[in-house]
Amino acid sequence: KPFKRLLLTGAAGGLGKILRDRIKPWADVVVLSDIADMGEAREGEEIVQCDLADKAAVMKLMEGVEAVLHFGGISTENTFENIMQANILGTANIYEAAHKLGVKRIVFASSNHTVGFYRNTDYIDAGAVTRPDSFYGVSKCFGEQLASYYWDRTGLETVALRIGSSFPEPNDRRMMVTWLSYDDLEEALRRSLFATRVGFTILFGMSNNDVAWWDNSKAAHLGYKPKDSSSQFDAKFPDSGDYPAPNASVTYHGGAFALAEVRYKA
Ligand code: NAI
Ligand code: 15L
Repeated sequence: KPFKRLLLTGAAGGLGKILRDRIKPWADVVVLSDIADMGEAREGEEIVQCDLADKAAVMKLMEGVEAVLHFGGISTENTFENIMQANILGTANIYEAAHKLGVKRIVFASSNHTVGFYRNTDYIDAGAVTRPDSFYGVSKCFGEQLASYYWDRTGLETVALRIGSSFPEPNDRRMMVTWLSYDDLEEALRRSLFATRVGFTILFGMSNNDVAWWDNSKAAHLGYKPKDSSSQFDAKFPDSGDYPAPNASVTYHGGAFALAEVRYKA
C-alpha cells in the first residue's frame, strides 16, 4: 500500500464516517482521530481520541504519519472563541507537528465559505481574493494561508480542498451547483494525495454539475475529473416559474451562511 500510516482527523464526523472505509486501500494503518467517540478500531485502523487544540496530544497523534487528511474541526458557524480553538489553533497544531515530524503532505478540508460572499453571477478561480461569509469561513481562510506559508517556508505540501456541499444528495437548489458526491470526494482525495507535486494547491470540491461557480483550471496538474453530476436530481427542484427573491440563499456562493439571520449572535 502507498502509505504505512495515514491520518484522518474528524473521523467521527459526517464525511469522516464515509471516508473511513474508502481510504483503507491507501495505507497499512489508517489512524482515525476525533474529539468524539469513533467506536472500536477495525482491522488496519488505530483510534486516537483527542482535542486538536491540545498541542502535545496532536504531536503524539502524528508520530510516524506520512500524510494527513485534515477534516476535524467545527464545520458550521459558531462563536469566534470555539472556532478559534478547534479550527485555528487545531489546524496550527497539525501543521507545526507535521513540519517537526517530517510529514510530506496534508489535504486540508477547506470550504466554499472562504468565498461565500461571491454572488451567483460570479465565476471565480483559485486566484480570486477570499470573501469569507462567517467566522467559520475566516478560519478556513486562515488554514489555507497557514498551509501556503508552510509550503513556502518548509516545503510541506498541501491541497486545500474547498468542499462545496458533500452530502448524499443536494438538499436545495444551491446545492445543485455546489454538490460534491462521495465518489468524487474520494477521487479528489486520491488525486490530492498521489499527484506527483502539489506545492500549495487550491481545488474546488464539486462534482461535474451543469451549473458551476468555480473554475478548477489552476489545479489542472491534479488531474481531478469528477464523474457525477447533480443533474440526476433535477426532478427534486422543478422550476416554479418564479424568480427567487433577491435575498434568497441562492444569491451567494455561501448560501444561507451569507444571510444576516445566520450571522452568529453571541
Ligand atoms: P462534521 O461536523 O460532521 O465533522 C467534523 C468532526 O470534527 C466532528 O466529528 C467533530 O467531533 C470533530 N471536531 C470538532 N472539533 C474538534 C476538536 N477540537 N478536536 C478534534 N476533533 C474535533 O463535519 P463534516 O461535514 O464531516 O465535514 C468534515 C470537514 O470538511 C470539516 O472540516 C468541514 O469544515 C469540511 N467541509 C465539509 C463540507 C460538507 O459538505 N460536508 C463542506 C465544506 C467543508
Ligand atoms: C460547509 O462548509 C459545511 O461544513 C457543510 O455543513 C455545508 O454547510 C456546506 O459547507 C455547504 O455550504 O453546503
